Amino acid sequence: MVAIGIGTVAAQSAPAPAPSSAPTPAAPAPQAPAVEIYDARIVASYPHDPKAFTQGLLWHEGTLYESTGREGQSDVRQTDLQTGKVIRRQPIPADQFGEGLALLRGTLFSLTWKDGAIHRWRLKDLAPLKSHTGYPYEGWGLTTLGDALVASDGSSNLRVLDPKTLAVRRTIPVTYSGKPLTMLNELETVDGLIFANVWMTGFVVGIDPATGAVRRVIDLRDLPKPTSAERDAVLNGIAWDAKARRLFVTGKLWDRLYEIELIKRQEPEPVR
Ligand SMILES: [Ca+2]
Repeated sequence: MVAIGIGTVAAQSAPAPAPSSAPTPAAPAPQAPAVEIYDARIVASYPHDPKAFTQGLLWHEGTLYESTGREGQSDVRQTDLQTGKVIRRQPIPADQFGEGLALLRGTLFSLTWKDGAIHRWRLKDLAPLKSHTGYPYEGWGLTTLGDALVASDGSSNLRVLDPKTLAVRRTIPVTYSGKPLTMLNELETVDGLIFANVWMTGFVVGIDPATGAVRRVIDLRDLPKPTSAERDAVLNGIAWDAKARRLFVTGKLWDRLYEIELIKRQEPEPVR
């Protein structure tokens, strides 16, 4: 069993062998797809703004882009990896709570939590572009999948959004071992899987976008604790440098950002 913090969810395990006296079933029962468990090794550690309430994180051509939350403090920013310094930033309207961030064809998209607004920003200078209003769901995490956006809302559903109209093309019901997995937060598409922070836990899951099944669980509970003692200072923020195949993670109010290497656990034994 691997507990992902929202109740205890059964991890994959080999089916128990049938007793020899049992009749051989005519056909094998359908199996949930195997889940691979990964641990992480820190490859490099970088400074991260400890005031950044990180809601979205991505990598593009040599720098990080990040969106932050909380009313009156929310912004979209470009930051330098080595120093953690903000290169440029644009505030999100002060009455809104910023959420996830994604980049598609030179435009950054950022969600808001309960404000129904999805903002667009020009990549090269973060100039605000046309905002969309009336988005009917909570905004949590955001990433891209092919030519579309994918948004989470804290439930077990991911929504694939048309980037022009922001209409829902389809919904991906996310399951772990056959059961809905809720609290999906920051997102990042990595090698065809949608990685998601599971809110208030030290886990990232890798989701098959075709079926919604969790195929990977990444156990990040051993990352160093942030200096912030706030309850909300949780793991949240995944960025993938596809060219150099570097994976970055950080958290809300974390003073560090880590490049990590994933190491497959040979025996997916119980972790809790
Ligand atoms: Ca991300």
